[in-house]
This record gives sequence, C-alpha cells and structure tokens, in this order.
Amino acid sequence: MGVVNVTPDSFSDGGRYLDPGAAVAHARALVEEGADILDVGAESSRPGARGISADEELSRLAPVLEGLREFQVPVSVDTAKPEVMRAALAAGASMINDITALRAPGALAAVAPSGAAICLMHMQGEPRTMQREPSYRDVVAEVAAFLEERVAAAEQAGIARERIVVDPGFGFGKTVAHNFELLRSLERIAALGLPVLAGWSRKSTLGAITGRPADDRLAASLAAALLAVERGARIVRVHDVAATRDALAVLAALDGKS
Ligand code: HH2
Repeated sequence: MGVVNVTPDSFSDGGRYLDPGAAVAHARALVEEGADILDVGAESSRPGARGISADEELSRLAPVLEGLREFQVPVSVDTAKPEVMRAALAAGASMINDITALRAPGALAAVAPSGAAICLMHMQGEPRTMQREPSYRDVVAEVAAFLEERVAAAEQAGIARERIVVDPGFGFGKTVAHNFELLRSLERIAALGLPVLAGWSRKSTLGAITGRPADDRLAASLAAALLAVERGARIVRVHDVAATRDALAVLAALDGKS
C-alpha cells in the first residue's frame, strides 16, 4: 500500500503533494513502482496534529480522487469522518482506512452499504495527545481485544468479515517498547483470522532506535516491513514502494514463492 499524503503537515512528506496534480503524479509513480493499493489521506494524524473540518478534508481529497478514477489499482481513503467516507466512496474509493476503527457516530453506517473494504486500526487516545503517556497492562492483549470488539461492531452493522482488515496501529498511542512488543507478537493479531495491515514506514520509533530523521529512515523502514510480513502482515503501508517490493522479494524467495 503506497501512501499519498495530500496534507501540508504530514510528518515525513508534509506539503509535497498538497497540489492535486502533484498528488496524482506521485500516485502514478507509486503504481509504477509496484503499489497494489494507494492510500490517500488529507488529514495528518502525526502526534500533536490538530484536526481539520470535513469540508477542508474533502476539498483536498476531491480533485485527487477525481484524478485517480482512471487508475487500475484500488484506492483507499484514510479518514475518520463519516461525511468524508461517504463522499470518498461515491467518488470511487474501494477502501476506507480509519485510524479510529469506525468509532465516530455514523461511521459504521457510512461504510456498511458500500461493499468497500475497511481497515480498522487501534489507537490509544487521539493524535493531539496520544504520545503523552501511552500505558497498557498488556499491550498485545488489549490491542487484540479492541480489534475483536471493533470487528464485531462492524459485522453487526452489516459489514461482512471478508471486507475487513485489522491494524495494531504502530505509533498511535504507543511507546517504542509497545511498538516492538506488538511487532514481536504480530502473529497474535493475525490469529484474529483477518488480513493484518502494518504501518512502520519512517515512523518516529525507527528514529528513536537509529537516531535518524524521518527522511533518512528507509533502511529501518524496510527492516520493519520485512519483520512485519514475516510475522503475518498481509499489507504494508509504505512511502517507499519500489524499495519495499525489493525487500519483500527476498523474503518471498526465501519462502520459495518466486
Ligand atoms: N499511519 C499513518 C497514517 N495512517 N493508517 C493505518 N491503517 N496504519 C498506520 O500505521 C497509519 C495510517 C501515519 O503516517 P503518515 O500518513 O505518513 O503521516 P501523517 O499521519 O502525518 O499524514
């Protein structure tokens, strides 16, 4: 899954693709690099980020979704707002990626009738404050239980299991230690029986262990993507598609899949 951030303030590429033409060109480059899914987001969720209105989010998204209509790969829209979900689905999105796991009032109902796929992600707290003091008794058990509860809520709202992807939400209300505990035990999340999405690309935990800034975390991001796939992730959300494909090709060859 290649990331297209149509934002002025994303932590690693904020402002680079705010112009719709630049965003669509970047999306095309990611597809040429081998992305199987594009994830378009118009609101940054980096730690400390302040939210924007649905109108502002939609005004950034609409021209980009229009430009992606002709694309052959499925388009996912990274949003937590029901109004934006409905508009994105009407504009041809085939997946909603919600870092709040459809907890906003009306979100389940916005996605249910569409037939689209949905990614349910775990986050402790909210982006503005989530990294202040993340705390868990047992991070893996708590994240798994949360995802199980959200999957049940989605199914109850009429979203078939086949449409659902789950994500432990690396970096969302988690310390470095929490992130590695979750990575170490990712198989327990995969044991929910649904495809697991993992997002490690350029994240601050990788900066914490390498001492490198966001634009210099490619090697660490590749290592994390590889370890996540080895532990059961089926989708990796990345900024650097070509390099990630190469890294994953090595793992596939090891597994006799190439
Ligand atoms: N991470 C980010 C955004 N959306 N969605 C899922 N499902 N999983 C993730 O790990 C995830 C996500 C944060 O990365 P990015 O989009 O690069 O930054 P920002 O939120 O600042 O736009």
